[in-house]
Amino acid sequence: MKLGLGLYRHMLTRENFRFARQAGCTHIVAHLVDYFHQGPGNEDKENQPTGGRQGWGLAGDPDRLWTVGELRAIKADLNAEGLELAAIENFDPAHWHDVLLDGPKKALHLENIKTIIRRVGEAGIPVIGYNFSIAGVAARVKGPFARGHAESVGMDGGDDTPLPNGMVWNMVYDPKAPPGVVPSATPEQLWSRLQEFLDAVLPVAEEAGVTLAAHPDDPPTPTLRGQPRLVYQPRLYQKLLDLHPSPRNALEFCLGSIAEMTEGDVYTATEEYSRQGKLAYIHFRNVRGKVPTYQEAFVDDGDVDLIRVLRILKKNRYDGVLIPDHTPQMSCAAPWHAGMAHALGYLRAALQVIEEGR
Ligand SMILES: [Mn+2]
Repeated sequence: MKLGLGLYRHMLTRENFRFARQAGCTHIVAHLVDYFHQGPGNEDKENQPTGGRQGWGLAGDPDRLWTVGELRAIKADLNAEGLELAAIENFDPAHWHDVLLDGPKKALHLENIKTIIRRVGEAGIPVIGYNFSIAGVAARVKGPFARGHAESVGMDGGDDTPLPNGMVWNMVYDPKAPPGVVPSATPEQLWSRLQEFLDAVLPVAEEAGVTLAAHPDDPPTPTLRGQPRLVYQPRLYQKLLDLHPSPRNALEFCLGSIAEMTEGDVYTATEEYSRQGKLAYIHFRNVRGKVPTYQEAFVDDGDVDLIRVLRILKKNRYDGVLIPDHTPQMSCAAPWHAGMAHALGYLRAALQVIEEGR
């Protein structure tokens, strides 16, 4: 197994690449969507945003897709620090909102995704993580929830207030949208949108040599902001995989989100999906509680025995990347970095024991 670090767009710097290398990472997962662009209450630029009902902020430029040049430049910069680029995480709502919403620009937006997949392949990046969700990562709260009053995020009840027009995946793609709300989709409609998406883009992914890795719903409630969710129980990951049998149809396996689900358990899910060889990469984090009431915790301090999870992965010969996803913020001058260093140190030791038999 390989140790990696996820970095938000504005954190793709030489200093952070060195930080990752120093903590024992060999891989980076890069976010290119800027979740912090003009969002209310996003002044803490390293902690994952929660953003309230207004979402995280403005989506990117709808007319400008990521170029092969910029993808190659990011890769070259981190290669120069001894790291590999494991994956790009998430599409920009500006580029594919009508795939999620079944809107008038759907055909164009499916072409956008195909173009991005081809470019990512051309740049030699093997995986794109994505989250097929209308509401996105929303309705969470921040507070001193983790050990020692460390600031962390969680959920305290749901939020089914409808999304305003112009918003999807917790970001605003059209600030000039007319007043009103996004009509609720049915679960059947949402699954059929996913089916259409996978059927359209997986042949391109196969040709480009890029694996598409689906994140489960975060938070995994059956509905959020009045919209249905796809993968809010562990068994629904199988439904997603069965929609299209491509080897490029895989999972961005988030242990935290799976642990927050009300059915099944994270050990059985890890066993089932790693045995099928369907884990593209792993979000490694811990949590206390389940939806609709949970708090993210330090890796060694939540409901999940993450050592047991690592032993299951080892047994099923998982050889991919693990990244800490998010962690509680530690009380010091560098809260995000300290939280990550703690999680990475834990993982490094655990992997030395489990993989190398020390
Ligand atoms: Mn995750």
